[in-house]
Amino acid sequence: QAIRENQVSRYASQVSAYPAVRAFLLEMQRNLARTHDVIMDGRDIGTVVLPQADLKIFLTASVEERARRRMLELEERGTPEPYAAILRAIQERDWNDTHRDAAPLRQAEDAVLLGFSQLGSESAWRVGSTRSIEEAAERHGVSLMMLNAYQKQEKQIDAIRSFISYRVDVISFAPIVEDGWDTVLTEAKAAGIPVILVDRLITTEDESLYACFVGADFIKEGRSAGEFLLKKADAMGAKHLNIVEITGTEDSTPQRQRHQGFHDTIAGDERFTVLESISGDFLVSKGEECMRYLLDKYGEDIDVLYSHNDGMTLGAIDAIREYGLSPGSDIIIITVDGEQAAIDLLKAGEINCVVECTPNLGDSVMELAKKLAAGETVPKMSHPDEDVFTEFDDLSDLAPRGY
Ligand code: GYE
Repeated sequence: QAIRENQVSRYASQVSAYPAVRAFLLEMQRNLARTHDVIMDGRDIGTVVLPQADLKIFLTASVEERARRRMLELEERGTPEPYAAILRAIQERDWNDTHRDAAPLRQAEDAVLLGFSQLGSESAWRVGSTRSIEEAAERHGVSLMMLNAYQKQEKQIDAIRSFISYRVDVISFAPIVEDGWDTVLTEAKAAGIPVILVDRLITTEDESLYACFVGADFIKEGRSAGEFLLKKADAMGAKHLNIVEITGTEDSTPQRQRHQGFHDTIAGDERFTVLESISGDFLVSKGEECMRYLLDKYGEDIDVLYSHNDGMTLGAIDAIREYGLSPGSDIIIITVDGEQAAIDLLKAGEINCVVECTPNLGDSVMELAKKLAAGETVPKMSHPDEDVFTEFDDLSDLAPRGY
């Protein structure tokens, strides 16, 4: 009942002009439909909220007729309002709603609405990345509509379709895997909305489907991991080292390229044997599970762990300790990301090398979005500067990592 009150309908379109509110409600409404059979009514249900609805009914009437019905409804409820006031309120609401598609916030002429599909919350890195995007949007005065895809490509595709329906100025997303984006990106292109790939790449025949990419050079990261191992093996005077590799999400750019960069670097060096390479999906829990499996199978034959992210490394370290071995000395540990917890373990001698991968891409994304919205051209690829931290370095001055 309360939701039908006049005050609520009067403020509905004002409140829903905020991208964050709409993104939140969108998720809530979709979740309802995911878990229940629903009948939903509202102005953007068939186009934006549930475009795949089994049945869509489009009903409309003249402003005067709607004002008349509304007046009767309010009278019946014992809260009458004059016809003229009701008519004016409905007209205002129509105006707001129809104009918000192009400019959903009352904001400066050059304001930018950015739709961002985050792939999930699988790691501390990802949480840092989400924060970086949110904070940078604030700083740059960009209106951000962010949707979390909870590790599902279909949800990212849905999110991109919503951004197209909302007619955002720029779409950005962190593609969970590389393949399968052509159809939805062709739709974005047809709608004239430029796309920024953030953090991960896609594979496509048609490079014009995205305007640019901003993210790490993962081949270089893999190479840095390999170079550390060469240096470490030299320092130890090692004759032979057995390596296990725990990789990230299969078919994602960091998984493919961190693997390739590492293997290219150590290839042909007879001191190294790769025992096995398995995917831990960038998750702490799977990292632990994978390491347990590897220890069961190869036991003390394992000399080196190369893990594609710190989260999986933390899980793996638990498994190594539980097995009765010392991480960092019995098993050389090389990891990627550079989150605080990994740096702490590096300082404590339980990790040997941390290859930095920064989640702080927010400022670059906002700068690119503003340029694209203004019709300017931008560089196709940009990589942040990244470091490598190892047991051979003095880390006493290292600033807190922030993720
Ligand atoms: O290394 C990992 C995260 O795509 C670079 O994804 C990112 C990776 C990062 O889950 O921790």
